[in-house]
Amino acid sequence: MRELVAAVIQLGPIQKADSRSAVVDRMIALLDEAKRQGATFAVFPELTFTTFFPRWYMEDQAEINRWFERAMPNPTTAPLFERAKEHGMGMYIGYAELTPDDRHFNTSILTDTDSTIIGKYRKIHLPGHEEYDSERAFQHLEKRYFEPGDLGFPVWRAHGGVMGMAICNDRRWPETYRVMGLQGVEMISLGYNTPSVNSQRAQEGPDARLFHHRLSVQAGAYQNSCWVLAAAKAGVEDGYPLIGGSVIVDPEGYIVAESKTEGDEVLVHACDLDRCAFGRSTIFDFARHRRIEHYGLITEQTGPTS
Ligand code: ING
Repeated sequence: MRELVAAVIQLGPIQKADSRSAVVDRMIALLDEAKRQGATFAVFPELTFTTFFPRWYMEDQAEINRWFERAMPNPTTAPLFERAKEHGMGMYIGYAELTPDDRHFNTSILTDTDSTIIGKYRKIHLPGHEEYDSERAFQHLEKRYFEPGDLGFPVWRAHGGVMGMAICNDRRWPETYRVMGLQGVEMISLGYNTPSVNSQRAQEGPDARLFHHRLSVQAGAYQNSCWVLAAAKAGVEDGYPLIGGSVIVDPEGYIVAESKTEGDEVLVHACDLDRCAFGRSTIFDFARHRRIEHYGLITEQTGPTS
């Protein structure tokens, strides 16, 4: 048995006016709780240091850049990395990355138990739109503020297993999980900020949003026989509600832990990474069952032919 005691750390709302240092203090308190419960790995949400700023239309690049981190760690976030190192805990952290050559990504990093950075992922599936859309109840401007990720879907040998990362909307696309599944991933960590209502379909509320969220991560875990750890930024940010539903999903697709609130909350579960083996040696033995000669359209075509 290769047991990894993992924590999914849900953050409640972060208001536009909240300081990053106040958020880091909350994150450290939650990391302490995860440590108390025996965790050696903790997953934080997407864009975990700030409010979900893509809901706000901005034109001035200097104003936009204020939501980004030019370095990670940096003086504001360093206390979190130091506490994790004291605890001997690895982390998944989502944040807005501004590179030295002025590129903007919705990014996550994976750290080791000494807080060194093992890997980086940049969000590939960017939902929403690029220009102000007056038809929408609220904006979702990820295509305006971020470039699509340019690092692919890598995996890393770390924490005693094969670790992968994704971010929010990525979890809705089966390709995300399968590309990592084909690399033998055993645990996929992802953070998300998901509005509780559909900005284009008012009748689609939190129940539907939670159903599609669970459906996506459970399917991804089951169909690739891996653990999926999903951490929400939840609750009402400046009047805009985000779903909770942080979960730990096992390699058979069962939810083994789920958040009960839309506030700061810690889920901890002892994940046996060896539980990935049965599915991938039987029903999802890719080498034995997949027929790639019939799958060409998946990478040859972006959209459907009419
Ligand atoms: N948020 C949402 C998500 O994919 C969304 C956007 C919600 C798209 C529901 C489609 C349906 O969970 C982010 N940040 O990707």
